[in-house]
Amino acid sequence: MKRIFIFILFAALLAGCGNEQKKSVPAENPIPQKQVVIPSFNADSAYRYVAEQVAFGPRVPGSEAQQKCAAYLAEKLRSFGAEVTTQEFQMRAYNGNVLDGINIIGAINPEANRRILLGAHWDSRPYADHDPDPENHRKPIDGANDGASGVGVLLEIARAMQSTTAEVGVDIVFFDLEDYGPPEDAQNNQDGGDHWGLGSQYWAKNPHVYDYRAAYGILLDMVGAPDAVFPIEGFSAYYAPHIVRKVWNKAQSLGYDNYFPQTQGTYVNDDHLYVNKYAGIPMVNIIHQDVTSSNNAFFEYWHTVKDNMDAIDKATLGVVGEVVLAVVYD
Ligand code: AHN
Ligand code: ZN
Repeated sequence: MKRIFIFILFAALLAGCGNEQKKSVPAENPIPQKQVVIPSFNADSAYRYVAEQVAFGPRVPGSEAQQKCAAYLAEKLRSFGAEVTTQEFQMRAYNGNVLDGINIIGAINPEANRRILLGAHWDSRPYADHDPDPENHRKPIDGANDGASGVGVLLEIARAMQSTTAEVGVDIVFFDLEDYGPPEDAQNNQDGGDHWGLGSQYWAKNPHVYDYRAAYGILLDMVGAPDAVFPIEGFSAYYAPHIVRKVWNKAQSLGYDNYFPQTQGTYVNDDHLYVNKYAGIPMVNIIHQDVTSSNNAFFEYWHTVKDNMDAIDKATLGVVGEVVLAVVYD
């Protein structure tokens, strides 16, 4: 009886306090947190965008596939509400040939001041110069992983971002003519010239908008192989250590440290190098490196005719897409 009485008294006291408490700020009120809803990344959809690029055939300069795929990429970005700029340009290749290139830029949330640059190359290599069969050394490759995978992930990011407006603006750049470097068995293939990343060299010196600025950038290259590993690439650590920390720590917090080991990779002459050097935008490269691989420390089928859809794993596309989206919405 006594216990029941105490209970009722206690309950009444609590009820009495109820209104009181709503008026005053309780001492232990948590600091309000911004609630960010990160759009979900659909790996099936990313996979489809990779397959659709590959279906055009090798996207090498001067080909019909190049024209058709450029139109496809611009149309895709537009359909996701991005403001699209196509940048046609010419660059001289290692062999003296003048190549026609097309960079494609999609601006999401174009009026936002703070911007993030996301990039990938969309061309595919004209030479399978690392194929075990020398007969294939002058054949163009599908570039399902080397090229199309990064683009597929970024297209899916553009699609997914329609569901929640980000605080930042995002510019997605698809660079052309990344992979027209000299074949391994060509003469003077080590002449020290800047023969890779021709499209990013052009864009970094001639951005699509005057005085273009971005807080930072993330490049994706070869992000579709099964069990891919993305150790910290050398130029990324040199030019953009704070962005490396942001991205690799986010991956770790999402439980993906097996894909994103915090170990030192090698230096790769890739599109981010020119964005860092010429545009002054700190940009990191998420690139599959495998120091145990016999193939130049890249993925097994790098610059071989086996870099086709069979070499693509949805799970890897999904991990990379999820990490990049989480960084953007953070
Ligand atoms: C070099 O091998 C010097 N650069 C490689 C950049 C690359 C090629 N990324 C994809 N394909
Ligand atoms: Zn390549």
